[in-house]
Amino acid sequence: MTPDFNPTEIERSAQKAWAQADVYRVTEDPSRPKFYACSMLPYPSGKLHMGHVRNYTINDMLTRHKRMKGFNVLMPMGWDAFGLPAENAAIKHKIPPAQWTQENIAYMKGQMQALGLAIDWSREIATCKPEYYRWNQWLFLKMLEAGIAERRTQVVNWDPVDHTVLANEQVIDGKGWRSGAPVEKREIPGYYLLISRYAQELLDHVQTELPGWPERVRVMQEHWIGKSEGVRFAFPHEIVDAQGRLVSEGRLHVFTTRADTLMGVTYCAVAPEHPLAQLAAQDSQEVADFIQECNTGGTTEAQRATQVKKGIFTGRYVRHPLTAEPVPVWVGNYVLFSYGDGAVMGVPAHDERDFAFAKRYGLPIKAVVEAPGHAPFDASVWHDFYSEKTHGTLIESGRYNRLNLPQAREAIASDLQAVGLGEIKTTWRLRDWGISRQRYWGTPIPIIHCDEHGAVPVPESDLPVILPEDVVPDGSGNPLTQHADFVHVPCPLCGRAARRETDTMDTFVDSSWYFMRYCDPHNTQTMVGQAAAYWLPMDQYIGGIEHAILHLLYARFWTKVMRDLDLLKIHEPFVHLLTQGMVLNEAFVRTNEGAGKDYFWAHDLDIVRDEHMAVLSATTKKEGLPVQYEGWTTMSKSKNNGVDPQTLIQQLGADTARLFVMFASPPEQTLEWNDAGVDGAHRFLRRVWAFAVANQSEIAGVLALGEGHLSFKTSKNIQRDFYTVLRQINFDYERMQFNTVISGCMKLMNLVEKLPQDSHRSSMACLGMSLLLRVLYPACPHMTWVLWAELGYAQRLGDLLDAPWPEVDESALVQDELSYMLQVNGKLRGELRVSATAERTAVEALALASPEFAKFSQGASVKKIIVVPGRLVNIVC
Ligand code: ANZ
Repeated sequence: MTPDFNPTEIERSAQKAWAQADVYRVTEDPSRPKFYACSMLPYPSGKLHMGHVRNYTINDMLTRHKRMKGFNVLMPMGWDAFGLPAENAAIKHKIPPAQWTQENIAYMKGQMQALGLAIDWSREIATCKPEYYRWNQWLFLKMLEAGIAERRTQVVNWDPVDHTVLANEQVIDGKGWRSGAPVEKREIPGYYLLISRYAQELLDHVQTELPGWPERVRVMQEHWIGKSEGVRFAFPHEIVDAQGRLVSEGRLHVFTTRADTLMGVTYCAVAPEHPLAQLAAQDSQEVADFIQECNTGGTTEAQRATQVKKGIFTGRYVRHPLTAEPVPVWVGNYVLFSYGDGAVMGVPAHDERDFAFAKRYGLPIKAVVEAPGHAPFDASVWHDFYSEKTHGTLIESGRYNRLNLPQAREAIASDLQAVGLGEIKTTWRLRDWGISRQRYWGTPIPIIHCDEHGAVPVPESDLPVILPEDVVPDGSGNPLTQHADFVHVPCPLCGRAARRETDTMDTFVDSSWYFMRYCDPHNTQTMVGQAAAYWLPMDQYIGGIEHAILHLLYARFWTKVMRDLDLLKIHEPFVHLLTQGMVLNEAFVRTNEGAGKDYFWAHDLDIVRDEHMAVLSATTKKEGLPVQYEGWTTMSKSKNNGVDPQTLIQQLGADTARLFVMFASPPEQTLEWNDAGVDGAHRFLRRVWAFAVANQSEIAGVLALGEGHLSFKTSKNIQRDFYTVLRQINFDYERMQFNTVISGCMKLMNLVEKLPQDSHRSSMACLGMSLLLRVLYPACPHMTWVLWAELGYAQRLGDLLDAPWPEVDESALVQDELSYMLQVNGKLRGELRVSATAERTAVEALALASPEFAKFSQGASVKKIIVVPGRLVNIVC
């Protein structure tokens, strides 16, 4: 043991020893309880940032603790290696995405190893490897067979200059990110996974199977699935030509959750893609121009929801289904084509969006609900109580007047039903999952197109369909379409010339099941082998809040599909979920101080869609949590992550970096970077080292005596202090409150440093260090592991990795003596030490015999004695 604390040397030697002995390799062992903890797999973007360090250290602390508690732990790691950034880098640097990806993986793996993470690297996965993605292809074919996947047409963003399909995030202000050309919408065929079939089960299980998830994430999942119970009904209409002659009769269907407000309808609005809008565009250039404007703007739900509400009158009317009054039809940019029927009934008095729309275009506003306890309706300004859904009575609604809202909904729904125009209906927000991407760096979709046989699945024996890796995309479309060897293949059915599908799968497919593959990563026979039954479901999943919706929902769906295909026996993949808070650097914290905002950490920006953020903002708003999301990507890239983990590790060591990120705040909360805190963490480790050096021979001496497993019969008070702190530490380990675990370690250190210089000092130092090294080890494994061995504990209790976790010695917590405040006539006069088992009469006797009583009572006779057990004696005289 060197007198000086030298983290670089310590860490290097510890890591070398661990690697040589392969200490983190794990195998299934049915005789032991298992614990599977996993961090969301990183995108190999180049290098780790502090968010990664935090995420993996949480995981590492958890698994090291569980291992000492006797669990068989699995902590794997892998790479979400397909995706757009690799293609962008390829375009920029003119290197194949495969090469860029491999280089990044190698570098980041080195960084993880330098952090000393207890990862079983024998299970490493990269999703861009054929041995992994073949199973994406295999399961996709099984889903096709089972009718859970199907081919449909889909609307995509088309860049007319680059001749390529763009992802939503590549469309900036309605223009292609590279060409700057206005983006067009195109309909092309693609493959869909029918997640909507699982909507009810996904929703039910949020409530019944996920008590170990944060409430906020459960709410987001529910909101995204979006079950909405309402009424679907129709406004009948006749279409007349310029001469007023009837052209056709039709029905404009809408979905509403507020049938009770039907008498307050003053207009209808349809989405720009709606057939009625298209029809109007044929006669009116203005309408056509408006639709064109909507098409070039953002088309995601998030963009639609936040933009200014605009519209145009179609010149046509429909009839009110119950009064037959004419109702004008508008095209509205806030109406979503993909939700409900792509059309709404406009009730400006009771819906905030409709209110804004009606105000903008001077449409009538008719109040039909009187909210109890509120001022009368005032159409000049919107008040939230106008949209009150449960309490209120109908007014201005003819025969429905004075009904309460649920009664009115029921009465109006049944009247609509009676006239054959409506029905009660459940609508879901959840859309089927379109997985076709017209780009290169992803899993090839295993389909061959034959002129005669259509879209033919690749036979299982021909899997995997290997993605050629010798390709450098140039940004103009999918290079696979130009790759003759890849494209030209015979039809599996007739052998005639056919074309291979060149679309690849959405990378969310890769991340939907990688954690299952870790259980049995090298199995060439099946997608998930027997080992999955041992490890799954995962006990603890750790990742960023930005994945609270899509990734987690897709993984849940994928699990249910695999269950239905008899590949798994579980319903849900993740028992506990921890969403770690983001890391902010000092400058960022300063600029935003006092803003009271809640920022989200974005760690894999490429797979973040603005849809995530729309829901995040909607849900958090609902829960009253403020959230900033505009411009958040730039923010997280440029302003956060200021501190480079690599530099920190080189300068102060991995143990310091780990200790700081664990100590600075609870795992789920924002961590504010603070250089003084980093230095403090480092100083603490130096103190531990210095104490060990100074007390090495004393501790070795105690251990040499061989007193049975460090159980000491001396210094009860000190032991009580040790175990009181240990009890708090153990409690906090169980609830993953790692910041207070670390403060507990600091308290232990203070106790050992302040041990009295008496004959028990050595044994108490020995006990104290044995506790401290074990509880600090999960956070700072290198230094503690070296000290554990050097001080001689390893010989007595085994290697620190598998040493028994220190449990609280309850008998040491029992107090022999209690301290009472002694009062005379209500004034504090002294202290009484009383045996903890003493009865009330004995306490009274001791008080009466005390010198303080003699002094302050001045001989007066005692009127009564008040005893508060364990606390106070008051003698009144
Ligand atoms: C009239 C109304 C009056 C509405 C009122 C609300 C309040 P959830 O609960 O999210 O399902 N809506 C229906 N289809 C739409 C579409 N394609 N695009 C945009 N909005 C659409 O929302 C259901 C409500 O969203 C429906 O109820 C409809 O507006 C609107 F005081 O109908 B409501």
